[in-house]
Amino acid sequence: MIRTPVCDLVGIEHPIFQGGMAWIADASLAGAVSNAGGLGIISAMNADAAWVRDQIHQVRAMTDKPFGVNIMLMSPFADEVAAMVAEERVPVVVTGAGNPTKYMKTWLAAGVKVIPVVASCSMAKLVARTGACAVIAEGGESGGHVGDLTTMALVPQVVDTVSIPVLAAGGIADGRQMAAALMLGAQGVQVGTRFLVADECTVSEVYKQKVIKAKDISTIVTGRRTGHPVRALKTPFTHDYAQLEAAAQLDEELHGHSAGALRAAAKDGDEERGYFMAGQVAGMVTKEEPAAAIIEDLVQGCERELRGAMRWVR
Ligand code: TUI
Repeated sequence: MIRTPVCDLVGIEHPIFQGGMAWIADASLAGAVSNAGGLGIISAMNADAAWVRDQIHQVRAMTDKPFGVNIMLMSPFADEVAAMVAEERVPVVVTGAGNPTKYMKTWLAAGVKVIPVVASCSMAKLVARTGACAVIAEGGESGGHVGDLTTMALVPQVVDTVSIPVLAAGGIADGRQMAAALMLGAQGVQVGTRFLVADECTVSEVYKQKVIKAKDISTIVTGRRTGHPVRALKTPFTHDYAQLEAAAQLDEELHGHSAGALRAAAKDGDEERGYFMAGQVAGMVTKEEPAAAIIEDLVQGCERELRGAMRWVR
């Protein structure tokens, strides 16, 4: 058993959040993770408020346990989803890919706990000042939209910057990495890529098999030139994208190239056009299993590592 103040803060058994993976983290996965004692998170991605509300109702039908909604702040529907989650009084909102301060008052007034993903100390400080109850410090090892710093460098610096609890994200797929995150001062972890292959995750089987077959150097970051760097598995799509980028094509052209590509990967398993976002730990993810088994393995592995951590100390 690993218990930290974050468990009491959000009412969960194990300090493990499931990443709000766009087009992937729906009610099926979120409900399963929450039922297993972690914090399941629905991704609002680029969906409208009606779709996200329906997912919330589905999770509520699956479990009485706390869950979260991840709001991707670059979404064209961010405003309407932000208002809806307050109305629904969801237990936790996690934000990503931007600055959530304009929504904070509404969420706090509705009793929603706000836990932003940050990629820098300055953003951590800002959200702590405006009412966040914890932050998720996400290193560039993660899949999807990435910041510049690694988890190893970012987490302790964020821990030293804010007095609210910090969770670590990016590069965490097993108990060793969870233990390391706790050693960096984090009170919990957010795990994405490993939950992508959970039995309850409804992503295309092609996507799951690509993650399972991946090795250490199977991911690449594209989009640095557009200001939206994204880590994904290397595919014909990222190969073309990287070439366009290297040839300094116009940004609109690059954007046109990626439209719909994430949906093509997640829903259709389209190997040619798909954008298969995944973290650098994809090479460690080797099998499909229930979300509860993933949580159990993380917790037991973490406990084993922490218990053995004194072996070099004289
Ligand atoms: O948001 C993510 N990861 C994502 S969002 C996403 S959806 C997407 N689809 C297609 C193209 C691009 C994105 C896929 N993956 N992670 C959380 C995260 N947030 N990582 C980094 C940040 C972040 C970055 C800058 C948070 C705050 C921030 O502040 C910038 C500012 O406004 O100063």
